[in-house]
Amino acid sequence: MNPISSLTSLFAQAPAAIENGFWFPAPSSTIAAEVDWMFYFILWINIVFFVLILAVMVYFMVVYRRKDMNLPPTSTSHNNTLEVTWSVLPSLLVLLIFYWGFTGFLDLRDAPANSYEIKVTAKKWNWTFTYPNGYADSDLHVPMDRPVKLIMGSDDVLHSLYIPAFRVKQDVVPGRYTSLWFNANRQGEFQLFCTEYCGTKHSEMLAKVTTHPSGEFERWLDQAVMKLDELPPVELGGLMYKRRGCSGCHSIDGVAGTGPSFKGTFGTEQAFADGSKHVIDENYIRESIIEPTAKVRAGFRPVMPTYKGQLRDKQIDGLIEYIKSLKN
Ligand code: HEC
Ligand SMILES: [Cu+2]
Repeated sequence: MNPISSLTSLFAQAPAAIENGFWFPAPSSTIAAEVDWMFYFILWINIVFFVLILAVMVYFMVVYRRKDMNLPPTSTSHNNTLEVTWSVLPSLLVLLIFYWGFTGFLDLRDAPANSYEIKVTAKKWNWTFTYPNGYADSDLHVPMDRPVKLIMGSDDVLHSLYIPAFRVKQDVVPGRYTSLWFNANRQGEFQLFCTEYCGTKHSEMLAKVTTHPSGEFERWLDQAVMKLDELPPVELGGLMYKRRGCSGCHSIDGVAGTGPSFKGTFGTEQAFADGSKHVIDENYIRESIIEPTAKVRAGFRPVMPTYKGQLRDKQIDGLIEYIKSLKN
């Protein structure tokens, strides 16, 4: 692959149907145009002044170079008009940029009162989006043409949520809530990134954002919940394993990762860090999910976050059935 095409494929994150720009993916929220306008305004000011100053510099170097080494030093003092001009003009430009930047920032910070609220939980290394009805997903689905507010918290370290197509980005901090809002106005699938280095798999901490036209979003949410409730326990468990981030630390192929592999462990006796031994049964799995530090497996660090209050009993039952089903 030639370097140019690999570079452009790097920028092409949204689906092909949407035209992406050179610097940004296609604007897909109501504030995107404003952000882009500001960006290009500053970019062009930089380009114009860079070229202008360099050109004048080179011109002066050539024209005013010292030709006669014996000339006495001149005593030029200064030029009021010139100095006032080059002080006042840039100051006005900077003030203008500050004004636009600050009012734009206030717009970005203040979510409209009627925003649709979605709770976001970041943990190493996945996202959980919880909807008002309790449904949780590892990808984000949002209604179009209405303000959506994300209320975000982290279970472990500092993360940052970034949706380039919407031009929004906000740190997600443990121990407090942060928020951001947007109004998506283009239908499609967009990429969501974690943009704060948060450990080994930071670069895999991704999610998809799907925008649904009004009316269809509610249908999607109803169906998502119904589908979950209808699943047989093993499948529900398998889905939770993928969607709720267990897969980031627990493999199902027998190879230990950050946590022990789930394969073939059910019913076996294992050694623990405090020297005790226990059989991996239903109660132990349940306890591990709700209070992971109660018993820590020998050879592993107690880094598993608790899922207390985040998984319903039915989902925990599903996970137990799923782990049981992974036989050697
Ligand atoms: C950040 C990594 C991480 C994530 C995410 C994680 N775990 Fe763990 N888990 C661990 C580690 C490390 C251990 C071993 C130490 C301990 O027992 O606390 C463990 C232990 C366990 C155990 C005990 C297993 C055994 O063989 O002793 C179970 C069961 C378990 N996790 C289930 C889950 C489930 C279910 C999820 C998802 C809902 C999950 N874990 C998410 C890291 C993680
Ligand atoms: Cu992160």
